Amino acid sequence: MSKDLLLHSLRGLGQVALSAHELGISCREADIFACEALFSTLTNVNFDSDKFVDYIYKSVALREKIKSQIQLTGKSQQWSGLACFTPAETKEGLTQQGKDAEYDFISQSAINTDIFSLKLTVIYGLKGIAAYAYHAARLGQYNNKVYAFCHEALASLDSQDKTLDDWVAMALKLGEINLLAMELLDSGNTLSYGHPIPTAVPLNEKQGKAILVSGHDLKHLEELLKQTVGTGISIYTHGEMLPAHGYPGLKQKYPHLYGHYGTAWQNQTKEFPQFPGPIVMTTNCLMPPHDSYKDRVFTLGPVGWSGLFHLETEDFTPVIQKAFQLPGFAEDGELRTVTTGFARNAVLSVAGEVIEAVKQGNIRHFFLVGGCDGAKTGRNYYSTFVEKVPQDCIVLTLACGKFRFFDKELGSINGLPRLMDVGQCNDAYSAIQIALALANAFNVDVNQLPLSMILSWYEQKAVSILLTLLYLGIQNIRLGPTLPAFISPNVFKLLSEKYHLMPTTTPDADLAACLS
Ligand code: FS2
Repeated sequence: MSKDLLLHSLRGLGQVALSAHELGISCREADIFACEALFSTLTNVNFDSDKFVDYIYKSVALREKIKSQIQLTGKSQQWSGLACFTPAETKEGLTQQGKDAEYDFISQSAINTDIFSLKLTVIYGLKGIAAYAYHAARLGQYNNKVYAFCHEALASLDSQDKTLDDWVAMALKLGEINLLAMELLDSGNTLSYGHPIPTAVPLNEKQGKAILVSGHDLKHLEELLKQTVGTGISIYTHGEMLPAHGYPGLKQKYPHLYGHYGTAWQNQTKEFPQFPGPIVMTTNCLMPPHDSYKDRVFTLGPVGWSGLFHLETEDFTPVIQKAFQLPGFAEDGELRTVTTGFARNAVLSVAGEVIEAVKQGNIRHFFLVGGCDGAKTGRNYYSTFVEKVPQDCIVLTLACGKFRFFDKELGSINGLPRLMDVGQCNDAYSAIQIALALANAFNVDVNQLPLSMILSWYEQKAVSILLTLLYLGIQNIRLGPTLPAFISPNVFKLLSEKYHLMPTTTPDADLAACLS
């Protein structure tokens, strides 16, 4: 219930912060805070109810601070509703307020199923934008347009006057703003660490002390790398952190960033017990930790689980001490590697060869097979699909869904690997830029490229990315393994008529349709 109450409270902060933005009053602290707090409500990020309570009180304190700033300008405003929300003083009171807030929101919104569906789409998409904007801000990249939209969208959830068309427009605007947020993060990553380059990453262990880093936050990884220089400790990536090896400012600068351990997030409860060192969760996806390893998991930033060690700052001393207490790997494993780092700069640096290979008929089609992984059996679709992709086609991939096939040997075409890892889900911007640049080079609309997008969704960043693709007018996206339950039949009909968005079916049928 605390998550619902936090959202309720952020909607009030949004009303006041939006006014500040409109009046040209800077409220950067509230902007970044709103992104962090929204990010904490994203799937598999934070499970610690005390943290949500802190965020609720802080959101109200910041809201009142901005009201005072507005008042100082002489443009005093009357506030009502959520902009005046007062949180209860006890946990029981907050729980009841959370239940009431959720009941009110659902009962007001559910009168119209399709508007409710779009409101939920906007809420989930906002969480995705917030995640990107939060990461970007940590790397010194800010954009008031992004923050003002987040406040506007949060504030507008209260509106009873908006029509279905208004909510469709809001969802597409969200896609537009998400593109800005992803661009901001791309700038943060590439300005800080350089453009990724194709890099072979060991999948085997190296004898000695070890620390495992999961999640998406490259800056946390960088800080840990700095603090472990000369200690003899090897740093391993897990899950969505794999593409970190492609950045020269990380891998080349810090050779003790050794290799990658494990696969996608849903396998962590099997993989973490086997890792002989501490584990740092910089972001999602955190699963309920098991007793066998919970004493060596450390969380940071918006991530949390009651009872785990939460690092309040980027001082990694407790993690390093833990690494020295734990055994580490007894011996070197047999060398096995996987290659990452095919982000936009790397792929577009060989655009000439790619275009030539397409013109000569050596490359027939590109598939972008990307998105989230999950535990459901239907997700085998994606590995089967990639196995069945014909030899004259190239597979671009990103996000944690790739762990179902990331180590497959698919060979190459004219020296170009048939399987290219563009990066994290946070690097969807890079994949979009590759598609747009190829369309430009071929002088065609992006929908006329020999390119099909086969996407998997699980959490809310995928919702914001999908809305960006729709905002860009990209058609014929196949989405699976099931359609989001919050998309009503009418909203899906609208999306399928306008954008030909469709559910995945079977690998054979979808491949045949894409290549026809
Ligand atoms: Fe995967 Fe989980 Fe990347 Fe998502 S590691 S499903 O929240 O962020 O993609």
